[in-house]
Amino acid sequence: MKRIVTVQDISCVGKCSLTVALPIISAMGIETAVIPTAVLSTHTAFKGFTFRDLTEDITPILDHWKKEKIIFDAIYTGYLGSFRQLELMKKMFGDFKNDGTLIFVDPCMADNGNLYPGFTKEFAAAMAKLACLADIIVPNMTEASFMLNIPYKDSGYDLKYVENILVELAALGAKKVILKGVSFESKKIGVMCYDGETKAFSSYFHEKLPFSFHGTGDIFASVCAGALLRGLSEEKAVALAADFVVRAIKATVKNQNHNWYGVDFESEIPFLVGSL
Ligand code: PXL
Repeated sequence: MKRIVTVQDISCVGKCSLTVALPIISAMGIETAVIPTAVLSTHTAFKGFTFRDLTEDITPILDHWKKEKIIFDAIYTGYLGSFRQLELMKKMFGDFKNDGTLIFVDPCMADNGNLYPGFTKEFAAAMAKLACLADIIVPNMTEASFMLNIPYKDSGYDLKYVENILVELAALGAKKVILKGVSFESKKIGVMCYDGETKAFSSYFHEKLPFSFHGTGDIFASVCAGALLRGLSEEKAVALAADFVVRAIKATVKNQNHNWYGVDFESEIPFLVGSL
């Protein structure tokens, strides 16, 4: 059985970060270790959330794992709460990367043109430096714009514009770039990918739903990382991740009393498992 470690916060209520990564990747048949970077009462779209930083626990956890000679097939980082955590992740990559360890960085920090509460442009620049070390990065269009320090365009861009973003992101150092939330027409949205080594582009587009929910980026990243570890090609992993998110959104809005803070991905887990 493959073993992944995912490093991101635990928002106790909110269906994002660890509360989606753990169930999804485990359901995909992969042992899922975690490092919680912070404990929040909810994700940061709620008012009045609590936030306990766990930066000081990271080094002792890693030291213990080194002593126990615990190794990982993949390291997947998501929401990181401070500059120091970014530095600690660089060290972790150096200490825990073996031949074949996949370094998967979701530069989770922004959406819809805005940084999440508490993040700054300087943090985005520092996140771009962490992303340099990755085999795969999975930014959305907003995160890509912040990482490249270019204005965010909501729409009205063309293929050349997105290809240029992909090439520029790969030039930062990551081997492969998976860019989410690309949309050239009102009814379709999807993912464009670029392999910096082969210089090949690929894409997967699907229907655009008139809803937007928190946590879908984390769900996409979790399915994608899990599928890659299960041996799916990058194209198939991206398509499965995108399809799963679409199905989860549809399952959510079917229920008129659905919550506003996250999607009902749980009901789509049988589809996910059946797709492997
Ligand atoms: O889903 C991304 C995410 C992760 N973690 C926390 C967040 C968010 C988005 O708002 O607030 C704490």
